[in-house]
Amino acid sequence: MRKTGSACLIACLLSILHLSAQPFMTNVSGRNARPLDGRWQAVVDLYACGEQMEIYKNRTAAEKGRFVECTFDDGFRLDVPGDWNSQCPELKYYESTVWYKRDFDCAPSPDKRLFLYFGAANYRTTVYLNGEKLGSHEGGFTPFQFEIGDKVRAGNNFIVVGVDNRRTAETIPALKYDWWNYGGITRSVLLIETPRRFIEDYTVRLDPKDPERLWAQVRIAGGGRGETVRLSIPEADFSATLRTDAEGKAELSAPVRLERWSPEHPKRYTVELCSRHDTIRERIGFRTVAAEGGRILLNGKPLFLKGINCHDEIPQRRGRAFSEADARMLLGEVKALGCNFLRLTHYPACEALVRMAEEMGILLWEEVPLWQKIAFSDPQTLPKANRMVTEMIARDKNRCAIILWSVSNETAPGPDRNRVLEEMIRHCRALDPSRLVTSAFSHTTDTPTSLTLEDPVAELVDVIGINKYYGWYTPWHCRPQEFVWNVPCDKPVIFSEFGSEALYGNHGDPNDSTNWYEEYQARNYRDNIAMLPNIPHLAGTAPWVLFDFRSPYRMNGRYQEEWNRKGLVSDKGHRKAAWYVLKAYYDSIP
Ligand code: GCB
Repeated sequence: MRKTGSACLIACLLSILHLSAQPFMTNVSGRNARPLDGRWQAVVDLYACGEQMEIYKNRTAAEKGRFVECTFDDGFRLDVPGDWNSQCPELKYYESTVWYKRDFDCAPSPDKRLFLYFGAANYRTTVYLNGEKLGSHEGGFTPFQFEIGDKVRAGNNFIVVGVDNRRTAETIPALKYDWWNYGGITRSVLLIETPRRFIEDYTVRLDPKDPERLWAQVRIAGGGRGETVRLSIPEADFSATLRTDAEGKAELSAPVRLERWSPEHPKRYTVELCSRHDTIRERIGFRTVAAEGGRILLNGKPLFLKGINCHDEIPQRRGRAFSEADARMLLGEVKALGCNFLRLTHYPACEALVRMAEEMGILLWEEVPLWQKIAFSDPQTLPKANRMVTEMIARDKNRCAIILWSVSNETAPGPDRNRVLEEMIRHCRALDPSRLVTSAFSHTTDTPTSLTLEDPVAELVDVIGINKYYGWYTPWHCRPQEFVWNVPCDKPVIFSEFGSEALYGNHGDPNDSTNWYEEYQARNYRDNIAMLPNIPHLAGTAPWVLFDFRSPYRMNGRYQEEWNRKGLVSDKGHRKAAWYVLKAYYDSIP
């Protein structure tokens, strides 16, 4: 039968939907999970022909005279998790497809469900199980999963994963950005087993309408009306029962007495959810956050965010961060600097880092990778960006350390961009009314002695981030103490980026901005700090950046060699002179 145009379109959409990764479950670390990390077999596929050559079938030459060109046999191996760029010199600049394969044993049981979960893979990922396509996922920094219980077989199974990190004008981020385009399965892969009816999703927080109450929402997968879930916080003597509706969902608001989480007192409680078939526990902290009268209030009290920016990268190892040890290294430096706040730039960091920040009492700003030039007029951009928001919030919504969701960094105002960001802000608020929404702005109207922010999106966010590089990209034309900031909205402002470059160990004239001297960077920090009292409603600072980081953008062969040198700490872990300036400033703030 011939299909009409619209029938074809619907069929095509259905097949795309069917083959997209599914929404993932809450709190994978609290599940019965087997890591599939380790040395996976790999094939480097520069021309991206693997799919056409059916690499996912994992063929070997079975009979004489039948050769197979595209095979994993006796080949190359790569670590998972791990970016490929830092595992092999030939892959340092590689941008195309790599195929991964590994075997695993399985003993499927009819009363369990099985999921294959990826913490992240950059950028487009296609997953096959035993030669059959499970689906694909776009986006390099958020998790995705596939249910595989009806596809696994008892005994040996094999997974083939194609990861393609090519940048295009339509990817998010797009063609150019100031960090390394690490490709590969960059975060852990887990095989998760759950009961048939399991607690798939939950949100537990203080009720934004009344913080003396606990608010919770739960969904039981495979469940229906009338199931009960017991939510308890034994340390707080709290226990309540939720009853599901026809969709397996339940909601609760009940009075509770809980100590509040804060940077000084990062108190967390073990929260336990227990249904007839499933039990899950997680450490969760409780706090309120609000923007009022140009200030950020944490637990009702104004607070100044002593922050820093940081990429999810380990400079000493030259690679993506992914482990608890990585998180400890990065966050140890955040703490040493005297910070209570970290801006996770420019994409969701690995989950280990977010969880550890909460344990250490570090407040977080988390962002989706809409960096500078994004194809806002492309009709696919909004759904793609909103999916990234959904995935970021789904993973981290129970992390009280996160106070700000950021929808973008330094995008230029214009009708399409304004419309997309407006929709994204609405989407953020619909998913999570308990946090503040922000964006980092940089398009201002400048005179030699002032800046004015005129961006319609600034009216829509709760907190305004402003990135400006006075003394680096923009020379000073007046004394920093005299520079005027005009930010028309009555909203808290975070000076979300400032800084300049310095090569560690390179010393010279503090007035010379051209030679990457530590002394100039330190002086530039002093100048910017001198300007801070002029910023209306200043609620925090997050200079750029904690560590030197790798970036092909940085081509100065003498000082940069593909490193952005705005770090306060060098790629080898040495603190530069400016580090001490910022530390002294933060120590001076009560
Ligand atoms: C910025 C960007 C950041 C860059 C930084 C720089 O404005 O937001 O991603 O790395 O400047 O060093 O130029």
